[in-house]
Amino acid sequence: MIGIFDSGVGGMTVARAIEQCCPGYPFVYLGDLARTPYGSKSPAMITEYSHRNTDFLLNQGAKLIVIACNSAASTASTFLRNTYSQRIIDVISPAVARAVSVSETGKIGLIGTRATINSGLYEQRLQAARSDCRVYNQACPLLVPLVEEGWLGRRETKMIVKNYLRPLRDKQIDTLILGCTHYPLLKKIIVPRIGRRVQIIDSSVEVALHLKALLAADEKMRSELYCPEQSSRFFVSDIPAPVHDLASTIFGRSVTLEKTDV
Ligand code: DGN
Repeated sequence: MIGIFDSGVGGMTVARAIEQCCPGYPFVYLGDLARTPYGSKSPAMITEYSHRNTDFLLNQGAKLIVIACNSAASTASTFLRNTYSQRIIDVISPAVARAVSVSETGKIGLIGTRATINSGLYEQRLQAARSDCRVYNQACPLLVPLVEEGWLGRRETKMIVKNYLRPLRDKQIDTLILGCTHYPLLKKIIVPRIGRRVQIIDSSVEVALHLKALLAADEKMRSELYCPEQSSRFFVSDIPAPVHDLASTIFGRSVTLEKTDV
């Protein structure tokens, strides 16, 4: 099984992308909805939650972990890699690799939670991958709660997105990284507000493509994880009202959520 965790429903956009890119590879998903949002928590707290989430997924039989949360990946990925022998994949590196390869001008915008932006990890990796790139960051702390509330197409959400994107528009970026796994759910309102010529890099899709490439190159990993007869499972540490609807919106079908303590 592939283990996938996020602070809430955002990581389901990663799980969905993995389901589409890697059919036959079941996953166990954990959304830590009791403690969401991670994006405004301290690094110590995010690391502690990520540790518990990883333990939970390994106990469920996961053989590889996908950190489907940019906030956790930017804060706790080094800790998790130093703590566990299992392979840990994070959403950041694949998005960085894609952004530097598609950007023509090197002017790259990044939107994410405060934890992700404050960690500086995207910026570091972007600059390491391409020294001429200029990174323009924008923390968007209101977007995760709006998504978790299911306010995906509301006028208020559109106004807030427009406000957050304005400074990036002024910088004339040619590429925008959606550095939060909740944001693909807002793509339809982000695209016209940042400008249709800006290339959108979706960290959820990029990590799924990265996993697909890893599987193609590694027979041992394939034989450990391939199990088409096994169904994927979804665990959450709390079940707030809108979560079922959001999960169905993401997967295009009804999803059974199992409540667990982590
Ligand atoms: N989905 C998470 C991320 O990619 O950063 C953010 C969720 C949160 O806890 N704020």
